[in-house]
Amino acid sequence: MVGTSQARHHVCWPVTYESLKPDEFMTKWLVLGPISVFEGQPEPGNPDAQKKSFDAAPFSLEHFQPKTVVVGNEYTWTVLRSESNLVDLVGVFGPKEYVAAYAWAQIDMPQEGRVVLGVGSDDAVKVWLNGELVHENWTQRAASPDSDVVPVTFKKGPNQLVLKIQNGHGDWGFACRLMSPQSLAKGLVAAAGRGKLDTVKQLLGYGADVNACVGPGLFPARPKPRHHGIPTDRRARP
Ligand SMILES: [Ca+2]
Repeated sequence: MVGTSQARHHVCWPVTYESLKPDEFMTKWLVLGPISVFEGQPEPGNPDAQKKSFDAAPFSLEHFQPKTVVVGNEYTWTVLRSESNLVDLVGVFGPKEYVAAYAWAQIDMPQEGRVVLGVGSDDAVKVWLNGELVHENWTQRAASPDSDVVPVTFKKGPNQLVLKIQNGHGDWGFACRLMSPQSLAKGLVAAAGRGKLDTVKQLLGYGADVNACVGPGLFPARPKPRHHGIPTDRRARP
């Protein structure tokens, strides 16, 4: 389930973040939609047509234009400020089936840096950074934080981050944030607990540190410090 309370204002200027705070969800976006998946398609309901629409990137995703034409229809980007961490697109556009929306944010980075984004979506999602496709997941699922982990490299200065979120039925929304080392470690522990070895390998490859703080009740695998060959927990105390 996703949140329901959204505020939307009609303006024509990009949303800009001054850097990103680790683990803080991105709750302000420019959004565009709803775009019918079957617009221009001869066979509504065709699963292949859904995927074909998902695969399409029908306009520039690097240079923002306040008004954008998609499959012959003109759309205007509007500012969305979500009151919940999960952005509820049903709250923005109403209940819709077989539709897509785009979400756009500019992020000004003080320096170049490689980071990991945590992305959740209901349903399928694609992510572009500075016009380059950096992630896609053709899936049907509920939106949950950090379902997908996406390594990206931000350049110094303004960066253009764009998400496409395509819905089949029911709920429709997304969540996106920059993951901290602690969040990556939590994801690593959770994936290991569920036996998801591919995710474990992926997270380790993205720099997740099993020795990072992972919360109460979980103990990272640090070697015990030793003193003169005697474990510290057995040393005589004065
Ligand atoms: Ca859905």
